[in-house]
Amino acid sequence: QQLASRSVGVIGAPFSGGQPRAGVERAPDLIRAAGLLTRLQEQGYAVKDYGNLQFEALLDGLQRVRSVGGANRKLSEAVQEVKRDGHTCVMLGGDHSLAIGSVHGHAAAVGDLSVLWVDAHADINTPLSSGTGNIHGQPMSYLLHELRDQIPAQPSFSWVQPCVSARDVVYIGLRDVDPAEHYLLKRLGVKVFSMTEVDQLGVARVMEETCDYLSDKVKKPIHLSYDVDAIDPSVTPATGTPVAGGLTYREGVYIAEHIAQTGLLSAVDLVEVNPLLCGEAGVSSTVSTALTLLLACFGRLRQGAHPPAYRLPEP
Ligand code: 5AB
Ligand code: MN
Ligand code: MN
Ligand code: MN
Repeated sequence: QQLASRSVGVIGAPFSGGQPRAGVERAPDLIRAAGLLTRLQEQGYAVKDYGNLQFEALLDGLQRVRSVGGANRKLSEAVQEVKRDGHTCVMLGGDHSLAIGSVHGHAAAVGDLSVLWVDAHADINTPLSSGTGNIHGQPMSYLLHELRDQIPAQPSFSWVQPCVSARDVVYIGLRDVDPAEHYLLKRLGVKVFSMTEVDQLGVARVMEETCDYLSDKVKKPIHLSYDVDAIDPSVTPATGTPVAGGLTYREGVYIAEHIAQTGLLSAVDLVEVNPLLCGEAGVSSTVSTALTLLLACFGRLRQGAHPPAYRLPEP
């Protein structure tokens, strides 16, 4: 088992083929430009930027859907390399179909995982239950052992092996769940903290219960898949499928702070930032929120911090 390390490996995955709106492929460079690498270094991490993966040019229709398998295969291999190099992996999406490759690669490198999925959506449609055909609404169905039989054979996905058990998944932030998805979550008994539970319990209790649940017996490495649309669209409007009534900025940051403190965080996805879907102010708010979430994942505390050797200037 490889647990959270003091080094971070960053992969940019400028891929948008899991959904129809162009723009989400620009997010990795925007999040880097906001200062991700230097800020992580200032927090005491060694940072290696693995650069952006190269994907085929933007595609349409069926071609777009067909491109998802190949893109995720590439990503899975990149994540395996980052994990084998001993880093905590940060995958900057791109759309959420990339969780297929990211979780797959993570599990291939470290074995059994817990998955914390923070999202307005459950992303557990099967290719057949999906009403939109968009694969960013389906990644969990490819990843779960229990849904193996629900995935039709597709040549470009033949490399994907389910690698996560429903017991090891927790969702936070759900508020837009399709009927088939709700059926599957209930049938598999998946642990879900929808926005109703966040309202009822408060985010502190939600995180306490999440961590108790995930580290019940063995402490598995945690894969955090953070869809920026989990946060309320008043804060993160630059995203393809915004849903009202989301996590506040503070709740979103608290989740990341709390998961950092487990010491088990082994890989993080930050996905679905799309700068082409709103004005400049909305893009800047979305990107800076994404950055803050990532920094919180790596130990940034709102109370501040100082190095152990800190000395006040002499008067
Ligand atoms: B996202 C919807 N359930 O399947 C579908 O942003 C939305 O990665 C999926 O969470 C949203 O298309 C995907 C209607
Ligand atoms: Mn979503
Ligand atoms: Mn999602
Ligand atoms: Mn979305």
